[in-house]
Amino acid sequence: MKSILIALIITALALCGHAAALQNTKEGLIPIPFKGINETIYNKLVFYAKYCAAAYGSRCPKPMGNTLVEQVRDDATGADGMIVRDDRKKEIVVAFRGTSELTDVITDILILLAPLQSPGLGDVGEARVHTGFLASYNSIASDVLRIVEKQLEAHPSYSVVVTGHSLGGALAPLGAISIRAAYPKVPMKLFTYGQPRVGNSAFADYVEAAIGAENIYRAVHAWDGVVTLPPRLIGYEHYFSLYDSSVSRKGRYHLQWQHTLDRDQSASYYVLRAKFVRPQKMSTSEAPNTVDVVNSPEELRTIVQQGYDECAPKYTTWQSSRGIPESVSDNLSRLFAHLKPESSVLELGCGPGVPCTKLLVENELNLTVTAVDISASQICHARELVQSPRVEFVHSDMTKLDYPEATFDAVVAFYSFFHLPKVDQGPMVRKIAKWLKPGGVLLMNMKNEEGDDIVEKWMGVRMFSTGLGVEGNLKMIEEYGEGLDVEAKVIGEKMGLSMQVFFHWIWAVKK
Ligand SMILES: *[C@@H]1O[C@H](CO)[C@@H](O)[C@H](O)[C@H]1NC(C)=O
Ligand SMILES: *[C@@H]1O[C@H](CO)[C@@H](O)[C@H](O)[C@H]1NC(C)=O
Ligand SMILES: CC(=O)N[C@H]1CO[C@H](CO)[C@@H](O)[C@@H]1O
Repeated sequence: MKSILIALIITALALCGHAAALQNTKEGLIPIPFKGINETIYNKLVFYAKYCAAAYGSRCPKPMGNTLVEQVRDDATGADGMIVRDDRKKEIVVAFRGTSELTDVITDILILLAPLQSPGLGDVGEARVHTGFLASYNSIASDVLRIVEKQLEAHPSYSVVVTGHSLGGALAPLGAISIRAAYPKVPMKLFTYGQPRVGNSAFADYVEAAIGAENIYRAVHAWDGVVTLPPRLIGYEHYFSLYDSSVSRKGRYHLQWQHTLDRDQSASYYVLRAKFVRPQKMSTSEAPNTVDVVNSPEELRTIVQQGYDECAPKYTTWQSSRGIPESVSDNLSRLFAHLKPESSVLELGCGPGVPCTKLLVENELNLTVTAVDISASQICHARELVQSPRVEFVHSDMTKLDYPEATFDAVVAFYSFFHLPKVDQGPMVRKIAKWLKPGGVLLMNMKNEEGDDIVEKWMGVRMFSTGLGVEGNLKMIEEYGEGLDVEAKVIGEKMGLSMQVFFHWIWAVKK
């Protein structure tokens, strides 16, 4: 029943999209052929949209889990971009940031078309572009070219992807053609989202010829007015995109696009429009939610690190907005009651620093906190969210840490210990027991169930966790936690409206 309803809604949406497509082609209602796109393209569009979202966020060292090479910006023109290296895909990505005042930018006096002149460009014929966009791109053009050049020299086999949303989408083709002029042979793709028109039809010709229609992905939202600006009436023209090739470039096709580019969420807002089909959900046999874990411990650590790097913006938002679970606040209160002022606390797996690191640091006991996380992006968010001279953030795999005996009054690990591969758990507890001062406390929660889990879409990323089971946890702590006096309890915690998850809470005092 539900699926029939969904099908009806999708059909209705499709029809609306089709009608819109008809309306929007001015020269005699040319119908835009209704053609879906496949999952490969869908995934690409979603993937690069995430870069655009990341370009809006705070600049953390690992956008999408990759290496942020450099950020370039010019405050006077508002141009802002980042160059990221993806060593897995072997790509240099140049992502331009948008602006909330886009309509002002498009429509002010700089709307006049200026001759296209930009570093590295030779003869561009009659191409003319928006004066404001050009000035904006040109203010950072030489930096962008310099950085891309350096990356391509070091990584000659890599390709280049230029992307941007909104104003960022207007700068992207300008960036793409100047990089293309400098590197005629480097494979290149251009992905833009909700971009306004950038130049005249000679400019559109130039972009199409330089980048190649098959390498251009211009995604627009059916109701997004920005993409209809500046108007064609005053000489502006969109270049066409891959899906448009069967119709004149004057006819746009539509992709559903969420207007406020909502970080990682954006992907889920793609629904079927005129030429866009949401990929079929894979059957459960093809896409198991959890799979048997056959990975090596090293691979499991990498899954955790990359996952937390990639989901950092989304995870931070979630952690900042969700309330503190009762189990955490109760057990923290107990810890605060136990500790003397100015005690030293080690937090393993601090994530973005909220809520737990912040609670530790802001407690009136004036605790000194060393907060550790395996993900550089999480640490980056934490440094922004928790600023205090009494906290030190450390980017490290917790199992690689080393401290002298009796260093800390407490070691805490909230929702992090279960990300350690099983083989790491015992040795970790042995280290913790050594680092605790006599009378010091280990407070952490573990999984209450036994078994490895790899979830494919936790916070939009692949994530690993594991547990030894309640008995197994206690046995492990007994075996490795020399001198620890253990108290433990399984506590349920509400997730969302109706779901309850259980954790095995450990309170252990060093004798
Ligand atoms: C998806 O569509 C594109 C463009 O039509 C095509 O080049 C590509 O081969 C298709 N991929 C698959 C897996 O069908
Ligand atoms: C914590 O530090 C503040 C400021 O230095 C001080 O006023 C306060 O007394 C300290 N609290 C404790 C419990 O030591
Ligand atoms: C191990 C431990 O002390 N756990 C406590 C954590 O807080 C809950 C209340 O939410 C107590 O019931 C547990 O005893």
